[in-house]
Formats: sequence, C-alpha cells, structure tokens
Amino acid sequence: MNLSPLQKARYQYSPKLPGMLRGGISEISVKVGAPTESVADQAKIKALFPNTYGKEEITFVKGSNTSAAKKQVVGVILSGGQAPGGHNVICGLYDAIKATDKNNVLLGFKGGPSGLIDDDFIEFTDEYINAYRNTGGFDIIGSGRTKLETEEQFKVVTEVAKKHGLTAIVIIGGDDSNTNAAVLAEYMAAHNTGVQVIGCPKTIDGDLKNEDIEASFGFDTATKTYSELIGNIERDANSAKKYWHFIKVMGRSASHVALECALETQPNICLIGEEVAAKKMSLAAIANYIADSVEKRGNNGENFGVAIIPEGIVEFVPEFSKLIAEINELLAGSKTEEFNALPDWDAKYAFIKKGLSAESFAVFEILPQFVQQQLFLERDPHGNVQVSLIESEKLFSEMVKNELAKRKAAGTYKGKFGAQHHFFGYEGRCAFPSNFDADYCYSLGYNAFMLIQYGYTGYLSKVSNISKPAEEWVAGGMPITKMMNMERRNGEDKPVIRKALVELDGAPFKFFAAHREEWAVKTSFTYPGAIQYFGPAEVCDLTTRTLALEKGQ
Ligand code: FBP
Repeated sequence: MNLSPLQKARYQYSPKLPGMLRGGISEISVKVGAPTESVADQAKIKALFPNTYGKEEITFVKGSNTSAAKKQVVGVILSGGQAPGGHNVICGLYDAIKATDKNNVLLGFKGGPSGLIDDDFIEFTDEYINAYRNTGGFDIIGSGRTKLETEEQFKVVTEVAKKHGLTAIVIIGGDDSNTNAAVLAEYMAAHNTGVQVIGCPKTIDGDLKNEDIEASFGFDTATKTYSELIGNIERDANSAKKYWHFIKVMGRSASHVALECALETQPNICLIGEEVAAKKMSLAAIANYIADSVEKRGNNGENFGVAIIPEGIVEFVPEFSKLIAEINELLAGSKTEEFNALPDWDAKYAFIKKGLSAESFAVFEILPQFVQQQLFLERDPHGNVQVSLIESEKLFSEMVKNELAKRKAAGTYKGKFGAQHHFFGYEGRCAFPSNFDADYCYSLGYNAFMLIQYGYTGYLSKVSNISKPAEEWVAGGMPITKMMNMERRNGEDKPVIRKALVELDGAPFKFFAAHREEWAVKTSFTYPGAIQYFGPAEVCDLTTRTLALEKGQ
C-alpha cells in the first residue's frame, strides 16, 4: 500500500476511550440495570427470543474485574455498506482482546456475513491491524450484503465456530444485520453452543438510533464530507451566480443525511422524505415548492441556488410509491421477459399504458422520459424497481424547469434558470474517520470485548453521552431485543429493529423548519470546510448538529 502523508500521520492518532474504559478490563466492573422490554409487541418478541429476551441493560463502571478468566477466540464480520470508522471498531476490539490476554485470538471473516458461511478468514496480528488504524473503508476484511437469517446458515456458522473454538462473534452492521445478530444470538443460546453474539451499530444513513443508541457510526464523517462538498458548491454558486445545483445525497430511506447537511450548510432547499409522506405531497407540489424559491430569488436578481434531495425521496411521495408498486406487479414473474422482448420504447410505452391504473399512468406521463426508462431498468433480487437508480435530482430539476417556463409565459418569473446535478454518496462512505468517528468506533469495538468477557450475548455495544467529550462517555450494553418490534417484511411478520426515520417533532427538523423560509429566499449559505483532524478540539472533535440539537445543545 502506498501511504499518503495523512495516512502516516493518522497512524499516530490515539483514539479516545470513555473515561471508565481507560484502565482496561482489570479496572472495570458491571452495574446491572433493570430488565428490559421490547419497544412493542412484547409477547410476540418474548416468544421468539425465549433465551435472550428481557435481559438487563448494563453499564460499565470503575471497579475491580469480576469476569471469569478464559481464553477468548472471537470472530468479527463487517456487514452491509461501508461507513467510516469500521476499521477502528476492529482495532478497538483487537486491542481489548490482546490487552486482556495476549493468547486471545481475533479472526476476521472476509467479505461480510458470507465469510462465516464459507469459513474464509484471517487471524489478525499487530502488524496487520496497525496498517488499518484510523483509516476509512472496510478493506481490512471486506464487507457484503448476504443476510445470515436461515436455520441452515446458522447450522453452518455453528460448525465453523466449533472448528475454530469461537467463544464469540461480533457483527458490525446496520438495523437488519443487528436484527440478524439477535436471531443468531438466540440460536446459539438455544443450542448451548457457548458462542456469544454482540452487535455494533453502523450506517452512514443514521437510521439505527433510538433512546439507547444515540448515533450509528459513520454518520458523522459521511455528513461532514458531503457538507464540505455542498458548502464548496454553495460558494461556487454564490461566486458565479449562474447555476442552481440539485444535489442528491445518500440515505437509502430516512432523510437524516440530507437534514444534517442542510443544518450544516443552510441551502435554499432541502427536501425531507418523511415530511413529504406526512403531507402527502405530489411530485408536482414538490416541483412547485422548489420553483417558488427559484422564482423569488430570480426576481431578486439571484439566479442561483442549492437544493438538497435525499436519495430515498421518491418512495415517500405517495403517488410515486403507488406507481412503483404497480410497475412491480406489471413486471412480476415472466412478464419481465414479455416486456423486454418488445421491439422499441413505443411498444413498451403502450404495454405500460395498458397495464397501469389511470391514476398511476397520469403520474408516469408527467415524468421525463429518462426517468420513465429508469423505472424499467434492472430489478433488485426480489424483482422490485431499484429506486436508488432513479436520478431524482434530475427529475426535480426538469420538473422545475418546465414549471418555470409556464411562469415565465404567465409573466410572473423574470429570472434565468440553469441547472447542475450532483450525487454525493460513495464519496463519504470511506473517508478517513473524523476524530469523533475514530474515537466512537474504537470505543464501540473495545467495549464489545468487555461485553464478551463478562459473558453477555444478544447485546449491542452501547457508548452513550457522545455529545460530550470522550472522557464523559458512558460504556455498556443494551439487549438488542429491547429495540425490536414486529413488522411485515416480504409478506411475513418478522421481529426487526425499528428503523429510525426523521421525527417531524424532533429538535433537528424543527430547527430546520424554523429557518428554511428565510434560507429559501435569502442567500444564507454556511461553509463547513473539510474535516479537520489536527487543531483545536472545538473544530476537530465537533459532533453533528443533529446530535447537538437532539441533546438540546
Ligand atoms: P447500510 O444500510 O448497509 O449501512 O448502507 C447504506 C447505504 O450506504 C445507503 O446510503 C445506500 O443507499 C446504499 O448503502 C448503497 O448500497 P450499495 O453499496 O450496495 O450500492
């Protein structure tokens, strides 16, 4: 690996642990809290998790170690999309394992959950780990999206665990992966395998959070990366004064990423999917809302602006999600082949017109042709439209352009409209973790081993009070079943961790809503600049505006 000067310098960074973990296992004891209940559907979740349900929240405190001495062989996997700081979770885990007993072993299973099934692994050494400290990416062992959820898979994992003498498995993943961690923990307990399972909360999307987990790791770095870029674009827009920039930001479903970027950069427009759904906004209503800002600014001589569009927006537009559901039906099973065999777009268009309800066809008809065609691109493994392939930033800019043309003809709009389009997603997922993510991730990994050493299973590594300096962070664990409820997934009722959407009565959204009217008309851009790794703590260790507002700061 060729090392950049920053990578070399970041190797020297010592991530900060919560105060109470700094003396290592010998100075830690456990404060056991009250038994827990799942957030909803208690009877059903209890019945599905008879061995792991209802366990107590635990907090680590300074004291003398009472854990039983035993050789630990731990396996770790990275699951799902990359998020900055994943390497540090593994480094923290490794350091805690080795500091407790140098004969302990950490195995990294490669390529995500499938590594555990295929028994594809490496044994970590100091040299190997040191090359990945404080770096972005998941390339230390790779990641993948295979789901560990079937009885068959659990049997194979049990065999692999037995072969290596695994005492514990750590799953670093999002809500789905940690749901599966809970199911695996229950299976391991029910079959007396002696294998503990611990989860760590990851995802740049920021939607794995609740009253116990204050933030998923990676959200801080990813949003800071996007906000830097958005701020730079705002400054360019304000300098050249000739373009409206439509910027789509990642976040498969929830709009936390878009909202955080808006709080950081104060753009003219930021759409929030959850609000669009609550107000049942149509595509035309959204386009009109953006056009209003363009018109007012244009009439003030400001023919430029920035609009942030969350990746998941179209699924929140009721008429659009109905259209997608109908298209999924239209192409179900062998009908896809029939559709693909049609000779040209005209023939396909006629097929679509015949197959859709009048209501959905009316929506389809107003879409620009490139979006209409994107709806019929490759399906996902379940045969559904891949909504993330829809260029919603171009869709809205096109609809705004058409609306402005009408307004110009009516004489109300006097400005000029030129648009540029951007998508910020992968750019942020593997950035060098911010100091916050480097510290938080290292702490989550270190703490995960404390939970293992104390014999816990089915827990999520929990580090809280994270809007305060690391010294004041609180380490412990929360049973994953506490975060679960029953939801309908692929036609079945399943126990799942409840996904956190943007709360419209939450402080971050309320702050945004209180300021957006002014931002829509008056240039109020803020330029956050690049992530700073060295310098004053008030710049380098700053957490997100979302977290600060949630904590009333
Ligand atoms: P996770 O939920 O696994 O953390 O991934 C989130 C995400 O980064 C989304 O923001 C994005 O829509 C998706 O992954 C992209 O996935 P892929 O890497 O498969 O293109």
